[in-house]
Amino acid sequence: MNKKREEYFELFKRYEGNPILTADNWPYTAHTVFNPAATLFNDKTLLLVRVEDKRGFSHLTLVTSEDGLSDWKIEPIPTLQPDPENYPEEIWGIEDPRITYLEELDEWAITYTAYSQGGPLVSLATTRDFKNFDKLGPIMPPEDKDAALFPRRFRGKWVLLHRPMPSHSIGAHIWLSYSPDLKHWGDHQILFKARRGGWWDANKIGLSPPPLETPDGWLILYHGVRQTVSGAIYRLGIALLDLENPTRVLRRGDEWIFGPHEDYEREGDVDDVVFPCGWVHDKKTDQVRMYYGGADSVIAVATAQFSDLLKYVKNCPEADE
Ligand code: BMA
Repeated sequence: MNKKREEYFELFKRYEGNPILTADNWPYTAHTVFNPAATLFNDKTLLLVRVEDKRGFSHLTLVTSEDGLSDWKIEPIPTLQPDPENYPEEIWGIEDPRITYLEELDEWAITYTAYSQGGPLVSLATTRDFKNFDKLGPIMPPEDKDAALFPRRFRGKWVLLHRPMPSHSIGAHIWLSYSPDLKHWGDHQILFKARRGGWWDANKIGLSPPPLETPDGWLILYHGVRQTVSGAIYRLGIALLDLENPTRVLRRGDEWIFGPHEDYEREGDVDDVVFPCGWVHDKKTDQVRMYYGGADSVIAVATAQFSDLLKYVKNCPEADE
């Protein structure tokens, strides 16, 4: 472990057994495993892992663990595969899933990136058992990714956070859209923007895991991408949205709270990337476990106390409108 580590402010503490999953653990040939979605299912922690094969295409495979840290059981075959015959937008694979439990429908919604010939777009699938999946197809056109649903409707509408990429370089921001039926989306609006200039989250940001409900609002963890002469650095920041009106940003941290530091985050297929697509709030321990890809190559976990996260975000500056 790097000595400088102590100097770091650490809201999330890395698990000492990191990385928890690598391609070497896989029961079939895989190039890399990273950017997993996470949820609690049947009292277990379930991850839907992005597995990249040696063509460069990704699919999703389920792994489970009793304690969410160790003894992971990996499904022997892929769980959710690209199906370009029926879903042509999945031609170059499916990536970076986020899972949200939809209370009203008693089912899990999986938003993921489909890598289409027109660029990455947002697709949606639902499941009740993580064995059978209904693909609903694309819900946002390219380029768009980093999407997750809120677990319930607001004033009768479902709400999606996502990150379209405009072709003009005015920045890639987090957007919010509404739907009456999960299929047709509208009332698109910017939720909050990438900053400009020297900020760690200048020019390009995106939602990381789905919003996490707290008594004081929706906790948002997002990634900011800093461009440097030696490449991009993916780090994480935090924000809080109003509980009843998620278009209202109450707080937004100035500083990043987690970034590449350990070797498995600094070196891999893409250096200097931490990329969580899932976190779970374990109510028994009141801990939040964040599951993330390290350097687009392996999977790691870091934990924070839920109460510390909330205290931290409530002390962040009020967000500019
Ligand atoms: C983003 C996504 C992630 C990836 C990250 C760093 O745009 O494509 O899947 O982890 O870049 O390469």
